[in-house]
Amino acid sequence: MDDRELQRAAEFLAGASSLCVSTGAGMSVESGLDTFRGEDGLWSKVKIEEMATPEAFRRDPVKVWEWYRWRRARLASVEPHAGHRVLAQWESRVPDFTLVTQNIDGLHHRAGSRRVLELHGRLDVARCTYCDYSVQTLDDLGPEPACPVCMKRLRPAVVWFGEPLPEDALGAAFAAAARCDVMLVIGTSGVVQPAASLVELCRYNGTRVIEINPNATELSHLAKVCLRGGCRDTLVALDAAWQSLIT
Ligand code: BJW
Repeated sequence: MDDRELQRAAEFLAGASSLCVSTGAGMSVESGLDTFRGEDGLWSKVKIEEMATPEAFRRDPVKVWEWYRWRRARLASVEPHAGHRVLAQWESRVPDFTLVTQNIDGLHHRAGSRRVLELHGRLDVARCTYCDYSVQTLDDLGPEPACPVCMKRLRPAVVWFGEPLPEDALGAAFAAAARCDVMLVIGTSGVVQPAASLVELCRYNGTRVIEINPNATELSHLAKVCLRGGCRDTLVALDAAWQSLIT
């Protein structure tokens, strides 16, 4: 990692009164979860149209649940890392701090973040396809779980392709992206909409964008500083550099 770039990023953070952090699957890699794209990503092993659309679920719910049951079991065995904990601490350091995530793993909450805007739902929640029932658990719900209230089908409470994102979270995320002076984008390829547009907004209001990612992405051209490294060590180093500016 380039020390001068790290220092520049720390100076941006120290000068920010409104900070928006946006995280993607790369944030969870160092906890032991998979990304979606790239050589070993989830989409190299299963087809999106067979697993992550409402049509796929209607066609073959048992197959889709099988994949989610495997991912839920994996999630049950991982922990947040030091980078998640750094972001949780920043919540009380900046007057206006917003954490937006595309991740469905709940690791930010488990690391101590209190206010997290989750754009793509939660893997540890199942909800009824018919009534309002939902349940939060990582227990195995079986091959074809049914709603205990109305007996219709339960589904993973995640956002599949072609489905709308939760209105409240998305609205709050756009508002935060529009008013922040610094946006920190961590571990996302930036190809999925509307999440990627949050960063694109910064182009129009002079927000300073910092990217943490070992690889260049669709959003790198919008960043004033690109920190090329893994999220855990980079966040820990960035936190130390920022603290040295305020003490
Ligand atoms: C590291 C690292 C380390 C590695 N440290 N980093 C406009 C144009 C074109 C298409 C569309 C459009 N608007 C909407 C669409 C359609 C579609 C879309 O975006 N398609 C594009 C892919 C073309 N979007 C939708 O359908 C969305 N819905 C919607 O727009 O609805 C509109 C509507 C309105 C009203 C009524 C009806 C509809 C929904 C999108 C849902 C996405 N869902 C998924 C699956 C969630 C459930 C599950 O997990 O099973 O969400 S897809 C998947 O991608 C998942 C992720 O959250 C999302 C983003 O992935 P992410 O996080 O960026 O991961 P990767 O793998 O792509 O990247 C990882 C990065 O980490 C890489 O850059 C690595 O380098 C990096 N990395 N190691 C830091 N150690």
